[in-house]
Amino acid sequence: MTEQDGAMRPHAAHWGAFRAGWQNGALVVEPHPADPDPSPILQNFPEALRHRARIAQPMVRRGWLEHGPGPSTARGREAFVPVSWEKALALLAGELARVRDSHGPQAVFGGSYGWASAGRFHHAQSQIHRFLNIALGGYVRSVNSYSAGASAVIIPHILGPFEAVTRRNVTWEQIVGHTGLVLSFGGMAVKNSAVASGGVSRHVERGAMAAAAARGTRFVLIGPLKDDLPEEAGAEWLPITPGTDTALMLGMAHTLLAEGLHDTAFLATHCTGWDRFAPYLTGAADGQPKDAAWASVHCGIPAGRIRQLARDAAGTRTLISMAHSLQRAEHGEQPVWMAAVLAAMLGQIGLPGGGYNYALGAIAHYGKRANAVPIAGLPQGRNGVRDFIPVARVSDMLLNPGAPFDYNGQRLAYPDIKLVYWAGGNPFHHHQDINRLRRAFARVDTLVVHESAWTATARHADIVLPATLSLEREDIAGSPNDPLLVAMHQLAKPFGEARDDYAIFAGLAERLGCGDAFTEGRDARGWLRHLYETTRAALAERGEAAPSFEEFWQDGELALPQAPDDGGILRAFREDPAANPLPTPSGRIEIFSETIAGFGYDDCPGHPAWLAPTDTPAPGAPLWLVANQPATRLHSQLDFGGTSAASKRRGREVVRLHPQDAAARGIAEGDIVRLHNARGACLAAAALSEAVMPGVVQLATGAWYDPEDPNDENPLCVHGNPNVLTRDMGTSRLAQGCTGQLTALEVEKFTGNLPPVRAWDPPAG
Ligand code: PGD
Repeated sequence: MTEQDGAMRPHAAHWGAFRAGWQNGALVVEPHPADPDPSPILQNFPEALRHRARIAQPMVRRGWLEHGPGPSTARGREAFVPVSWEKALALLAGELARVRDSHGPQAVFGGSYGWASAGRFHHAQSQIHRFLNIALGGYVRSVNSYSAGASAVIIPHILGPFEAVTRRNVTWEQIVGHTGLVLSFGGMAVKNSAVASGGVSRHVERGAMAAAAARGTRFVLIGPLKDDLPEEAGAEWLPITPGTDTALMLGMAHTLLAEGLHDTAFLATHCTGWDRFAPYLTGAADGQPKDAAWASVHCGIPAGRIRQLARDAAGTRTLISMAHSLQRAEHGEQPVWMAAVLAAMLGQIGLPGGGYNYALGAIAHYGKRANAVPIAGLPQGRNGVRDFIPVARVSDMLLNPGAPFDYNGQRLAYPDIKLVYWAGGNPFHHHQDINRLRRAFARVDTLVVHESAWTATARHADIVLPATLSLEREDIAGSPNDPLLVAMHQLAKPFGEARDDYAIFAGLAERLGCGDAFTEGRDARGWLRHLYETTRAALAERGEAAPSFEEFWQDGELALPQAPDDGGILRAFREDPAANPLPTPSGRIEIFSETIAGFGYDDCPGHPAWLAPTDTPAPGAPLWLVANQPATRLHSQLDFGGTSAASKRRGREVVRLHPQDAAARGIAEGDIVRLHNARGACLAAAALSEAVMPGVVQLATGAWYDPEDPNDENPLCVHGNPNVLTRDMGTSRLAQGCTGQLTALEVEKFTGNLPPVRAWDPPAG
């Protein structure tokens, strides 16, 4: 590796494969030539590489260094002391041994949620989990994700494996060839499918929507934001009150039933529980028919349009797609389930280009063919601790040790955590109600963070260990739904004293007496060679070209064979439900679930239902906030990079609102505004847009939390992080997923002295 020679070398990120090299002292990044629609997020790299936000050396919070571990409200408020690697690793190994020996590994939270970076070996979550399993005997883990907290739990009850419904179902190829109507709930914004965990070499979504529209596919976007489908789809926009899609779907279902447009044969042969659901739909069960007029009151779409949409869906090959965002909300299980029921009534599940593809367009993995050969990941060993939490219950766990909670039919208790260890995630980005999260993190003895940059999570840690960016190490990028394996060459020297997570954990493991067990005697290159062998051997077994590791590394990439576009288990089930039952309790699509009904949850009954949300606009907080995914970065990653920084105005994140709502508040384009509700407040720069429906404001996630006065209990975030406003509450007792997508708030023009944004400055020494 050299930073002089100008050669372009292969590399990859979650947001695309690329080549990069040094020209005139600057890193130049060029998208992979085969990528038809590269993401602008790639251009965050050059500026980020040597930015002042990078962490240069190990740091320890002064109070922790002087007084030792213990609960402290000084986290995020106190200065750091730089220490040598030798000292940092010795302190940390001692603290890990103390917690393990006096409290057991069940006092260590290693859930460490986060996307980290692309790369099969240096993947931070795999590294931390392997280390904690080997060095401590395990850790308290987290289950599910912030992306799909509700859907990952409900889909296996009603349809089968989550991956079968999302990844191996309807492809973009099928849509281009077969689909007449796409009912896109929440849209399929290409900013979302710009990314895929592990990497993506070809962004096909925009082109596929353009090709489908050119053939005659009609796209209908149902959502509060007009630009959640690309212009190329030529979509009709049906603005809907946030959080009310289940009501709309019920209204459509009622129309299908009332007009005899439902597929009674499919319901009889492929589904169970129609007889339990129909009385709810007709109102026989509760006196309230869920007809289009009823639905209209809740969702704001005229009854006539609801009825027509149902008729249109019954009259052509219809695909229902649904964004993750709908289930990242209170009762998020319901739209996921009701969409499956609506698709079952249309009788098209399993047909090419028809039926239901939950999360199509949510990331670039979906709607693609699967690879025909496997790609190995780092083995993680065995976790000897049984305790776990649904991932978004982290503050609840830390604030309420021993308290009971429900999850998917189980009654569990929160463990008593003494040490939290994070690598590859940013809870001060991803978690809701950040002020509550600060109080939660104040409760533990020790918070350890590996980070490449001074995120708010790093600032709230006791021990901060500087990690390399992927650009500063070698790895292999690949994912099960992308046809390219990329040799990620090292492009730059590590920043300051930054080390790879692997090197950090290897050093700790050695001090804890398990160095060989952790490394298995391999250096990083040795591991890459080892992991690559799985793919090479599978290729050889298929009789395909199977280059050696050296050839692969030299070529920089390897094209992988792909599985047929066969519709997966849903197609097989459709064609022969007796021979190929779904892996649900009944072997069929569960319109009514005896299992879920048996849990007795009033917030998730035995069939999909309209359960009115409680966090809705009200006096004092009359507007909806949609806190969605950003277009200029992945989550909070490289917020300080070129593309992300350029999207800010006056240093703040941009909030969009309808001109009508702006006028009512005296807000003009570019004004700095204060968004606030009972939980917190942040500043942002106003942009007036008719692409946002009236009554809604939209602020993307990812601006780093920047408290004006960290000593305040509920400080103002001066940068624009919406998670100071969102509510920290589970979707339901079934899934306990995150509900960060929606909340209610007020917006006002900010007239005070504008506080500086310091989110990207290193903390004061
Ligand atoms: P990232 O910003 O990707 O967010 O939450 P997540 O925590 O994944 O954080 C990854 C962190 O890992 C970054 O700080 C990066 O610097 C660090 N990192 C990257 N590579 C490495 C590495 O190799 N080693 C180490 N040690 N660190 C590394 C995302 C989460 O946010 C998700 S997935 C979703 S879908 C949610 N979306 C929403 C939402 O829609 N609305 C709200 N309000 N909130 C959300 N939060 C969730």
